[in-house]
Amino acid sequence: MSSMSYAERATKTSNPLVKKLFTIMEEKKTNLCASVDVRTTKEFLELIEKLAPFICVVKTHIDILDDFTYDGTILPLLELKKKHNFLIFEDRKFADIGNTVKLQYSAGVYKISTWADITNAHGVTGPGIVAGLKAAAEETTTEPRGLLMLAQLSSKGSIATGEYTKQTIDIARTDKSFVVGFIAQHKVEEQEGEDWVVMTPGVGLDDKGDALGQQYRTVSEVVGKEGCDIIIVGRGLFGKGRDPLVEGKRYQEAGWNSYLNRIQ
Ligand code: 5BU
Repeated sequence: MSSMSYAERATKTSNPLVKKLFTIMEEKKTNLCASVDVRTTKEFLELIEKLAPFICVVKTHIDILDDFTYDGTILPLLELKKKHNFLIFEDRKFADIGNTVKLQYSAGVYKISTWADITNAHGVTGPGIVAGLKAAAEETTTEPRGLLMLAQLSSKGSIATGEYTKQTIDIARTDKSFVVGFIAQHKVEEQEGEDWVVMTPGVGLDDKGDALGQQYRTVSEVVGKEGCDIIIVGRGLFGKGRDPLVEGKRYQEAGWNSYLNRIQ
């Protein structure tokens, strides 16, 4: 589906969350997901407010925040979501048996299933993880929820390759209504009737990587050459000395232009 427009894919999908996502992307002309990895709620909300016009998705690591409270962090986040029209993706990377992830997703202090439209999971524990997460979503919200399976990672030496990646894709196929796509480094081969959303981290226009194994590719490589749908950018938008208003616009334009070139 990588040569089809987001608008066309929005009309073709029967999944309400995917429809919402592609519609936002088309309306705001963006395939940029901002990864807001900061440590205080104040920085978190200010950064999202600045980046909001340029993005379709906010990606969180909610457990990084030193001062998290549900009322102080999540309620204003949901206000921003309403005002600026984006989806929320908690990059939780679940990796346990179904019964445990069901609790981790819906309970504790974070109650992720009540506010995150999208979350993700590793395939390492088998398909029970999909069933557990889906059960939690169904029991805690009437809003559409979607799962991305972690097919590949961006970091150096990742062992999520080859047969592991293949089997993770098979796990996704066990529930095509709840699993909406993948975190991967390139487009996933699709079977008849499938249209997976592929979100890709490890994107940077100025750096090649960091000191801890992160590896960056350019926007045109990821969207144009590899056929990914959404670029995930963190420090490229707000890292030292960077202005999120300038970089937000820059990555939005780069992502959108690469997409337009791809679907021509
Ligand atoms: P960065 O600042 O653009 O390097 O941040 C990338 C984000 O994406 C960060 O939150 C990571 O946890 C996340 N990430 C990643 O970098 N690579 C991966 O393979 C996966 C997630 Br999965």
